[in-house]
Amino acid sequence: MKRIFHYLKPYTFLAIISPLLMMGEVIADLCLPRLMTVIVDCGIAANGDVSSSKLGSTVMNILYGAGPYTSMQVIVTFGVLMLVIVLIGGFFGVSCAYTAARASQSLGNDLRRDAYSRVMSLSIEQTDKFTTGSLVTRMTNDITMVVDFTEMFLRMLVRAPMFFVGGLFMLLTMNVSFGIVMLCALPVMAIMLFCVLGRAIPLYSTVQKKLDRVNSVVQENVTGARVVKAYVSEEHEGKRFDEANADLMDTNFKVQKLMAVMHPVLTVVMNAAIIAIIYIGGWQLDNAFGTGMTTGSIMAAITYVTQILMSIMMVTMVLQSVSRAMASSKRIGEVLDSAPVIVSGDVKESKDDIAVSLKNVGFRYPETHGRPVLHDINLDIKRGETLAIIGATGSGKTSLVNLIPRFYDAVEGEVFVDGVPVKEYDLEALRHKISFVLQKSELFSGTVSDNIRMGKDDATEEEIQMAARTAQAEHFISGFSDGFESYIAEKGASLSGGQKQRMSIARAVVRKPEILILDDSTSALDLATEAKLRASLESEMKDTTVIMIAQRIASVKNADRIAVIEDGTIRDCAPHDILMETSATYRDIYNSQMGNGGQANE
Ligand code: DGT
Ligand code: MG
Repeated sequence: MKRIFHYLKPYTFLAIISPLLMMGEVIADLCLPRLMTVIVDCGIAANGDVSSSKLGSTVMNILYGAGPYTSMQVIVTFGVLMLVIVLIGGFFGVSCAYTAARASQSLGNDLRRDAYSRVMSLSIEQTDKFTTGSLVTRMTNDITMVVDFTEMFLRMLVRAPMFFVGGLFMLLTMNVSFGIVMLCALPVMAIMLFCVLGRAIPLYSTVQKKLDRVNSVVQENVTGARVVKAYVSEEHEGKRFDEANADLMDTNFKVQKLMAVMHPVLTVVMNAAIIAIIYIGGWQLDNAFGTGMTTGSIMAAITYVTQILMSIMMVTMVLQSVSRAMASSKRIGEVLDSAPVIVSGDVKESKDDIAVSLKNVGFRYPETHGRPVLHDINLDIKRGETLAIIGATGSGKTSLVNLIPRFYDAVEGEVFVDGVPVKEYDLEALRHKISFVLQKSELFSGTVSDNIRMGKDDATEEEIQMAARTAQAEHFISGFSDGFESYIAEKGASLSGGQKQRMSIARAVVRKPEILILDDSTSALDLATEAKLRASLESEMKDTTVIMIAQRIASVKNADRIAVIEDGTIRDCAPHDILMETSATYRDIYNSQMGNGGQANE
């Protein structure tokens, strides 16, 4: 909660002015019943005789001099006065709503901006831990809760207490017995509020958790819609969604059941108080002269009772909102407080003959146990060299290259880029040196050029075309009706697997990186296209250090060196011909691919 107020700081002026404006509206509302009393008692009941009302005689005296006045004069005068006060109150009310909305929405905007930039700076392991669904809920629904609370808080901060205290004061000054009725009603309500809210508040954080779950399921199924359809698992996934949805409903229902008690009980208490006031007032009118009881004051008392009870309802609303906002702000706080595990260093520039070097590197994924994914990795890659990595699936190839741009940090040993430990690099500078083509191509909705330009913001048309040519993508792009300006659907859904891979490669080469990492990025290409791609990469990117993961011997054969990974470590590392002689693992892979008539593969 402290954090919310911290975020309200830049809008202190609005946050202060808003409750002050609300005071104007409340004062106006509190005045109205008093004026009404004069109209009823003096204008209607006493035919314009204002002597019984101090307020009536003072106002009439100032406006028209000494009486007598006609009943119409009193009614019209006080009627107009009420109208003016209503207008003034309305003006204050609107201004308060405006300033409160402005302050709370600006706060929401700032909070969303900070949460977003924090989410973007989180390391991959942290994002995985929060889960995407939960992060989305936190950024949207939770922030909305906080914004709603702030707005309500600013508006109710003075409204509820002022109505309460002001109404009680007005009642007591009009007639002590009215005030006593109210004081009897209050403890009943206090007990009920305590019981209901005490049980409802803890449920709010559960509600948000269940909402996370629903969001996660929806997100998974919408992104994986194709798989769901392919496996005709709509029913199973539907069931999973129904479960999460029903769970959310149950918890929400529990809260609402508790809340449902509140409104009727408050209404019953309010009506009982009104009946008591009418009864006491009526009795005093008939039997106890000299108490100053009039029809008008009974009417005014009823209005005040309603106002006081309304103020209590407002408080319950605020308390509900507080409890929700507390649960939500805690969740937002968790995001804002999670310091990125991967912290940027400050080295911006470095050059060395050894482009990438891994020394005694060991790695396991955070919070996993058992055998490490990588161990005892020693590898030096020279500037301009092409190093291929081959190995069985799950042997740790992707994990190894992930350490170079610091998607993860090595657990043991050290990774160097251009002679400097990656941990000492400015993250942006480090990642600018490297272009990474992920194993699973990720494209974004936008045009072909937009997607390639992600690699280099200020790339010219020529550079983009050149990159596409290098990546062997120009041919199919020019086949699109709008060429480079053709629109690509979300996640590249409108492209084939091989087209996506070549688009990703074009995006990587456009910036002419110092180090190019291709993680199984040609797996969907036919051998002829792959060969052309390799040749063009070789001629266009002579100075670039290329690290290329592949499954096929044909893809790695021409590399300067080939590292063979097995069980999380590098078994052998040498050119193809030498490996054929020295490495049993490599020969096994070779035979499995080239044997059985697989010669055609080459
Ligand atoms: P591939 O792409 O199928 O040819 O296999 P590799 O060689 O790229 O394998 P890799 O590095 O993705 O996975 C090595 C091991 O690490 C494997 O047992 C799965 C595990 N692993 C991979 N990614 C993650 C992750 O994000 N979190 C955890 N906890 N484990 C992971
Ligand atoms: Mg992999």
